Amino acid sequence: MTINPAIPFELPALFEGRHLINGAWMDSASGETFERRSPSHGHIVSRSALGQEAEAEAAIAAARTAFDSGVWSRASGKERATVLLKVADLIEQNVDRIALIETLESGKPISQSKGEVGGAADLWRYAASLARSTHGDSHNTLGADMMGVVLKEPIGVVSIITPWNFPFWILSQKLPFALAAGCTVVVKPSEMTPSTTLMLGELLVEAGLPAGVCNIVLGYGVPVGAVMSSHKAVDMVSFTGSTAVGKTISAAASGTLKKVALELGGKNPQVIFPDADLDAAADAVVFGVYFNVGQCCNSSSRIIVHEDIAQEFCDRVIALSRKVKFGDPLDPSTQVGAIVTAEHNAKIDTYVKQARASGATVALGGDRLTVEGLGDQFYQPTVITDVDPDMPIARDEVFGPVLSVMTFKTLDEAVALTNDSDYGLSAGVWSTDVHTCLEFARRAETGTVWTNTWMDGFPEVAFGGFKQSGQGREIGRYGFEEFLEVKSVVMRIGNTRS
Ligand code: TXE
Repeated sequence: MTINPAIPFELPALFEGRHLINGAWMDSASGETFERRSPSHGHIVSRSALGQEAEAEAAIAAARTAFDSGVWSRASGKERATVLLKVADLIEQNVDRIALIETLESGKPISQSKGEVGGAADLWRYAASLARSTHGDSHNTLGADMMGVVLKEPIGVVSIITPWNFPFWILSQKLPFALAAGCTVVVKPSEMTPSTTLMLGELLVEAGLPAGVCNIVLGYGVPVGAVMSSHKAVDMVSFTGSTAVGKTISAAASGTLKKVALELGGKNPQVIFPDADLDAAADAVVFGVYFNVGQCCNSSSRIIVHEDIAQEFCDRVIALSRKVKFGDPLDPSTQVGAIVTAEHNAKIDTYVKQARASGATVALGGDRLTVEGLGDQFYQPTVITDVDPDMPIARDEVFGPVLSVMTFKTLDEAVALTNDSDYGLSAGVWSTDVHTCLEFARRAETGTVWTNTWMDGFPEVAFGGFKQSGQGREIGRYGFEEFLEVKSVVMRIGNTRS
């Protein structure tokens, strides 16, 4: 493991965040604010207006009025696509500025922030293409004098509630698709990473999105997110975050039976068969567990490796883990940055200590880390072997740079271990035998299966989870369709009198 020295950098000015409601940037009625301190550099990055019920309700009212006016919901696909494409261009022109704030608020390496922000532009472009190809179907075999047309219409006002781990990317998995469908929205970013959502809001205004179509309210889950989940004027909630909060939102939304789309946690395994390309698999495992310091719903936090190659494979993973560049998130060569909060770092450490006390072996790392000049919100790359499938470290979403290793003898056993989870977000299989890969893929109870790769994603390919990893899908045509209602128009043709 290499620790980079803190690199000198010039602090950007304090980011002062305001709500965006009906096209105007505004403070809270109470005048209250909250601050976000950089987890790696210790200074205050942003000061944001602290929203309450009143701000959430004002934003919902603005979105409702905008939707009902038809300014966006009845705009042509071409008009919507033009705005979305302009946003994509603006994102690309502002990558460096946005990525710097993303890194300072989240603690993630600057190279990953740039990848996240720059890559999101493609989601906006893809969504623009969907805006121009929204269609249902038609039925002309209902009888000589009958015809049916099934239309797709925007669902209405959508609440979008996002977490802190990929603030810009996760918003871009939802917002352009909702806008492409013709919906109007209220967005609440995580209280830990509010600012890049506001920067995107500035770009939406610059791109010409009409006032009230996208509103942004800052503040905590309660009360702001809670109002957004239960309000009668909201037609759908799209949420990414913890499974616990997902269940709360689902319950809050049930009062008005609004649609709920949830992208929640995961406990994702990569399964390694003896005939796999072990170098490639070890690379993917190391990337999969340390990317975003493991604070990723798709983190490959479980490795299920065939017992014949378990020792050899672990040795490779540990050797690669030692080479991971760890340290100052602002250093362009850093691969692993800071943990989002001190409380979350303590939670990761508790899982590791508990596993050790229950008989698991900490083969690498296993402790918090203080990096000189950057503080103590870091965690060592950690590999834990001799993990029993019933241990909390094998079942819970740890959300840190911690790998649990288990072994199997047969494909049946590998499938059983994969599916022995409340979660079902993603899984990976490594084998040079296509039959092994396909059989595993068909039997895994997960929304995504990667074969001989990990975490490759494309705007065209749907993403989401089975079981308690969520409901509904994001991105791709399936994700787009979540924001559309289906209306059947049944017509009698010709003489309506018998
Ligand atoms: O998420 P929360 P947290 C998992 C991960 C992590 C754990 C906790 O395991 O350790 O969740 O993270 C808003 N009504 N994931 O506490 O609380 C909140 O303000 C409406 C997985 O940060 O779920 C924020 O905007 N909204 C994950 C958002 O919900 C509420 C990403 C997420 O916060 C609310 C992040 C309420 N009652 C964490 N309470 C993934 N799937 O990638 C909170 N919020």
